[in-house]
Amino acid sequence: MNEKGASQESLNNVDAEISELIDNDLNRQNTHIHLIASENFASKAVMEASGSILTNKYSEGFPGRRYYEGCETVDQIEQLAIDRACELFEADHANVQPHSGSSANMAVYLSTLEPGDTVLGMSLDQGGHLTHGSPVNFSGQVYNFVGYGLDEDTELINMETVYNMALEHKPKLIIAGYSSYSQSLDFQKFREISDEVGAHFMVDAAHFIGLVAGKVVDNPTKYADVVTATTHKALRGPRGGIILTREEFAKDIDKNIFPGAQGGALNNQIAAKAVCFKEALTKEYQKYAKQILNNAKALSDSFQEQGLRVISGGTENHIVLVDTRSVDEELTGKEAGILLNDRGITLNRNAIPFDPRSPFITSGIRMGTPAVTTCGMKENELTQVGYLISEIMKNRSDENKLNELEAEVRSLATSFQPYG
Ligand code: DSN
Repeated sequence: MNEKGASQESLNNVDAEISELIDNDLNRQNTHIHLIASENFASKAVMEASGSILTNKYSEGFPGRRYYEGCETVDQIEQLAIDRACELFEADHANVQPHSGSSANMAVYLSTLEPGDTVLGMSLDQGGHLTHGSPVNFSGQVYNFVGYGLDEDTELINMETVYNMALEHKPKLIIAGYSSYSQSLDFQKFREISDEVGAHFMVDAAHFIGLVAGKVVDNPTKYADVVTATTHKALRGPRGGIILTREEFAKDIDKNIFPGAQGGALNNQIAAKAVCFKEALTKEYQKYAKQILNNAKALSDSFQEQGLRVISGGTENHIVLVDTRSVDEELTGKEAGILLNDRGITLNRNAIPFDPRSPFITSGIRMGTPAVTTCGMKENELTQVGYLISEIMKNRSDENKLNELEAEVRSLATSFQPYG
């Protein structure tokens, strides 16, 4: 360490332990098949911006209205990010400062609600998100959330039920959005219901904003007052959040991000968001988004061919949910997730609708195709992945068979490496 200033030595020389652990994770990323629906692999350009000297700058406030001097450059960077986001999502206004999807959601609640107000959102145990009113999250502790779920027979959101619940509970805010639901959302109907009961309408698009950017799903900014999202899922940017609003809500949302929910902006992350928006504005990105959907369909079809039960009967987005009890009654999501990760396929256990098991054990596994699509996999590979997952779960007591299947998994993973 140089007493005159921060060391310019490489990480490997300064901290060999952390350097080695990062290498270990690079190895993990390059040798597994990655199916966690909320993960992806950022480009070198995105990571360069994220790891840049912009981490050094404080800039509370917004472009042109800062509480610190020396913000000339970060003002230009943030304005570029805002302009690109507005172009990409056809939005009136973008706030690119949220550190996460959770703080983006918090800013919307601060803007539209008083403590104790009623909100109608999707229940976590049916596919919603922690910040949509879970009792262990600030949202459920501060506000009165009521949750809609899926119809037990179709495993689809029933808009008639949403309508009736809105009439009964008279929410101030209605939320459409999910973290584990594989079907399209009827934004138009949500808008109509919100208007009828006098509620604001928010879409939490964290999971599918990348598909919106790629123009392969309907754009919620046409219907919602406010759209929140994250930039690190299918959108393939840095970790962080974003809020898109109509002009009339812009000032209020900005105020509730800073100083309402956060302090200083993360300028390195904002620069990386700008890069990812630029990447997403290309024709290549639109092809990528289309391929995500084709791959999810191929994966879902493959499971059904293997006799497994796909929740909601299939997929219309990037997510595929499988009922592990369709392998056999004993198999839990937890056991399946650990087993598959050991054999080179990374995904997560997930509660399925009306799951009799606890959220820590579950009867389901959730998969998504953004990451494998970034690695170049197409329909044929996803058909093979569906087969491999099914066979590993079915043959979990047969060590020899598992070893054979794992060899196939590793060979596929190393042929489609993110950072090979
Ligand atoms: N927890 C994230 C997911 O995996 O879907 C969403 O925030």
